[in-house]
Amino acid sequence: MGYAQLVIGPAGSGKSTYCSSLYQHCETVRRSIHIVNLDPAAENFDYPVAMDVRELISLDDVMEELGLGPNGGLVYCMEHLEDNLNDWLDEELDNYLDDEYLVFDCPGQIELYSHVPVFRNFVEHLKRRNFNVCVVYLLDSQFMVDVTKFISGCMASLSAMVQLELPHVNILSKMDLVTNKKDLDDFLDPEPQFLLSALNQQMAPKYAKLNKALIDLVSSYSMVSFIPLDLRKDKSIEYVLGQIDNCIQYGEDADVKVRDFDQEDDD
Ligand SMILES: Nc1nc2c(ncn2[C@@H]2O[C@H](COP(=O)(O)OP(=O)(O)OP(=O)(O)O)[C@@H](O)[C@H]2O)c(=O)[nH]1
Ligand SMILES: [Mg+2]
Repeated sequence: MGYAQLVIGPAGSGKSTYCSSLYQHCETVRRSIHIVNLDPAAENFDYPVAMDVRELISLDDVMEELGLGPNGGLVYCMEHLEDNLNDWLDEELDNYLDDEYLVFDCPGQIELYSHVPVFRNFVEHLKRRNFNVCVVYLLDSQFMVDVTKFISGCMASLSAMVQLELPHVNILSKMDLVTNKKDLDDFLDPEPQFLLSALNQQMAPKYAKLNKALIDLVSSYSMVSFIPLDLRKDKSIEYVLGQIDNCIQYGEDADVKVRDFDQEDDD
């Protein structure tokens, strides 16, 4: 049994930084994880890249060779990945054991999760390969001080959740930038009634019915719950990782993998 986190979220929400901090944390606690880059447009990394999808296709190459712009180029990359990503993973996994813990650093275009089947197919493939997979959805804490941005962030997360049909952990990233933590309390695990009245206050009366429908939808999936993450604090990373591990049942098997650092030092 393998374990996998699919780290997704809007552009710039902190996915790659999260992956890097998670890697460092796991190094410190001597836990084995591998970070996989799934972003054909990625430029540089703060973590050792165990597998890099740019070896299969990179946005730079596509733009140069086909004369496409960045958006058209990315669509081309995704179409290419649709046909080739699963085979690529199979080849890469040959170098790993069956019980590895993989963290996939994904691209930031959220429409990739809701409009294009590539990630859905990829997830199915991971499951067939006996991986327990969960989505880690990152939302920038700066979205949370405004109820309309919060709802739009929730809807994007919800759409990925419905599309991917995986256990789902919502994370509020960049907590170090939040100066007044009290402002956030209302949003971390919000009451539907609070959200509705906040929305109604901000928007013209003609939207009242729409607001009610949106809040009903979000609360019926009971997914409007976010875990704050402050990367400066080890305890915060540890807590988030614990929640995710729970979701994918990591640690429930007796033979949890621990990296043999002493062995590596000797090599
Ligand atoms: N203050 C602060 N900045 C952060 C944090 N996480 C990420 N950033 C900054 O936010 C910007 C985007 O971070 P990335 O980790 O590249 O975000 P991403 O989601 O991987 O971005 P894309 O791959 O382009 O979608 C960078 O300038 C980071 O330095 C954080 O926890 N705190
Ligand atoms: Mg990134």
